[in-house]
Amino acid sequence: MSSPPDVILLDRGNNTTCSVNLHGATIVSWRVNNQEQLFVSKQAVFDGKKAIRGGVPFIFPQFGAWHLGPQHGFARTSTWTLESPPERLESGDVEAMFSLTDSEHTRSMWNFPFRVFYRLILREKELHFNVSVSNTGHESFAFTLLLHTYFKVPDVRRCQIGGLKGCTYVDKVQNGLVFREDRDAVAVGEFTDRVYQDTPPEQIISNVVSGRKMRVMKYNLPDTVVWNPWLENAQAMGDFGDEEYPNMICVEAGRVASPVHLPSGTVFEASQILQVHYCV
Ligand code: TA6
Repeated sequence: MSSPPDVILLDRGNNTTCSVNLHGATIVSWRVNNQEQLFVSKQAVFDGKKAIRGGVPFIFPQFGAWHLGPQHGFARTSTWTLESPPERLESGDVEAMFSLTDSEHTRSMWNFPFRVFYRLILREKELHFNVSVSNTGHESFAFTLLLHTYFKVPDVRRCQIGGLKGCTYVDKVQNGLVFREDRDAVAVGEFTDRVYQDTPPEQIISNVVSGRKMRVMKYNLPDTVVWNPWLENAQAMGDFGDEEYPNMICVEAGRVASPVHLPSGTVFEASQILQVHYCV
């Protein structure tokens, strides 16, 4: 399968692959046993002029609206560097490393020197995301960060998200009112846009592709965003088909409720593991 020049293919064999577009270091495909796990809109734009609608866009240095630059920050619309090409490890896993460094463009919005390293490891049924943010300047800076994962599902109305019970969440559909989640499993049957705070290190999403479960395991990414635009908002997006909303659910691991304050010369590290669960 020949990929466009800006798409990096991690191929583990056995029809297990991961494709990363250097535009935003956006993962645009993750196939396990040849089954696609991620949602990418049929109307997604790949010309570099805007963020790719789907897959796993990298949100940095700002989640949400930003007075200094584009919504969700500049990382997902920047061209990243392939730091280390895909390499097969002794374990049979395949890893690749990407990086984003401050530039004249980024400094025009956010005048701080930084270096982000993004290491992906493709296992048989797992995809590992390892992130480090280094403050390479002389003054402290603050940022928020999120992996904006779009999971592909047969019908979002049949999905349930476990692992959020007892967490407070900001409901952006209800003008930012704060609630406490009292359900063992969160269902999505309408326009949903919630920032769950201080969530446990593991969530499980039921009824993803092939009716399986997806485990989301996180380190140092305490918040979980749950989003589905539903029809009314899908119709308002030019890069999202009106009929596509039932086939996706965003469950996004991040540090967004409160910013990371990173002193000069220090490093922030975080990781996420997505695992396709074959047990019933
Ligand atoms: O992650 C959920 C969210 O913050 C929603 O509020 C919605 O704006 C979504 O991100 C998509 O944002 P985008 O800028 O990619 O259209």
